[in-house]
Amino acid sequence: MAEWKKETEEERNKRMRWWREAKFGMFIHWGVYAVLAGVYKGKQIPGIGEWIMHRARIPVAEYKEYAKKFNPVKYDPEEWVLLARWAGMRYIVITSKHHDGFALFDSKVTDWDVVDATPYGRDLLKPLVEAARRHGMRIGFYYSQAQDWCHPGGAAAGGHWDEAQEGDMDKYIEEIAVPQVRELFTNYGPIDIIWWDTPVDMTRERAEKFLPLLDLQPHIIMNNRLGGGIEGDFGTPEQHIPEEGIPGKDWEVCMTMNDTWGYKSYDHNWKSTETLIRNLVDIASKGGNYLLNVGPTAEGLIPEPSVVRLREIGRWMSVYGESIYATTASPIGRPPWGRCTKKETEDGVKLYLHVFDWPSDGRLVVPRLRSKVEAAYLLSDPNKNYLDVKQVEEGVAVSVPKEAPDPIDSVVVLKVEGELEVEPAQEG
Ligand code: FHN
Repeated sequence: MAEWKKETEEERNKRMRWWREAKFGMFIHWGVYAVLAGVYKGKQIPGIGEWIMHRARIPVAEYKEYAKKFNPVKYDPEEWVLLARWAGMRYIVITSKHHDGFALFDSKVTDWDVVDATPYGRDLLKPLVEAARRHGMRIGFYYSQAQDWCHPGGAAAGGHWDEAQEGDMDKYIEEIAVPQVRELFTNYGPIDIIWWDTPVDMTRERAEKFLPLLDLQPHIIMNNRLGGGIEGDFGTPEQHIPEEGIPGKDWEVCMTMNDTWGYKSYDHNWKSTETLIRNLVDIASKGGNYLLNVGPTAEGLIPEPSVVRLREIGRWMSVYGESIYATTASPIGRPPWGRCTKKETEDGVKLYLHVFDWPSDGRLVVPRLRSKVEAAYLLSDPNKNYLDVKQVEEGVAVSVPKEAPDPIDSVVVLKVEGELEVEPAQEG
């Protein structure tokens, strides 16, 4: 049972169901920092792009000037949602306000928002939420509740460098953060996720100020970064995949495609499509979700290298999505040739064997599996032609074609007969 919400285990499972099945989402880090794109006064500032104000110690008034150049006339929320959908993503989480305090929505409690401070002058969240709904995409808001470098009292947590930041954190929470979260929970219809961040200095008392607001969104799912010891619904390993997953918990790995969340013009250190697909598979095989980031430009474009990768992931997902969605962790650990995901359906258990290293001798050995196999076939085979299967000493051996159907990850489906029986893992 989630401790922040009064509900039964059954109610919680019902609330979490779509999220557990979705497996793959898009994170969007977008704000005024995209104008700087990693460069301040002609100098490339090291570190993640959305932290440029902090890293370069840019005074508040000076940073706010950059909003005048934030004019995302090329922003096409429909296109973003369709791209995410094509990639096989089932939800989007966007930074409604990051640590620079700039709101991507029309906030009545500050002028430091897209409507009042930029030439664009329109709420950016509303059309994204609408496009998401049109296309059956779940939508969530990231909100930096404890760190805000442009409002007095909000920089307490992250250190401050400008008099304009001085103030009382409690007052900041009461007058800016809480009212803004109320706006987010009131003005956009049903919101699926609230993604808190950096709960530095968030005492229990401070965190509890946000809890009553959650009643405005009875189905909302929240991460574990509100602070004050409130666990939330899911864990958030960042930029790494836990070796063994987080057994018994819901969790989501958030990760960048290059080395920054917010746009940086010169960060070209892109992960390959192979890495991204294998990460998704690795995470699913350990029972987690993957929230993969894009950092759009100040004009409103998702960088081309991200688009290319998302399209390639989508090509793979269009064939192999079944082996990801609504699956749970591998019952056979990490086999030597790749990963395994599992699905329980009304007509029995299916194992999806994700083969990264295709056996050149055409013999794929599934360790520890003691159940009988009713059917085995390649997921990419539209005819589902049966492959030969033998019980062997190590487990089960499947005869596969000599050539891998997919160079990144080919999937063999095993339909298990009756109950799933697996030998315990060997120690060491
Ligand atoms: O400081 C932020 C960072 O900018 C980024 O938003 C990530 C995403 O998880 N969260 C914080 C660091 O943990």
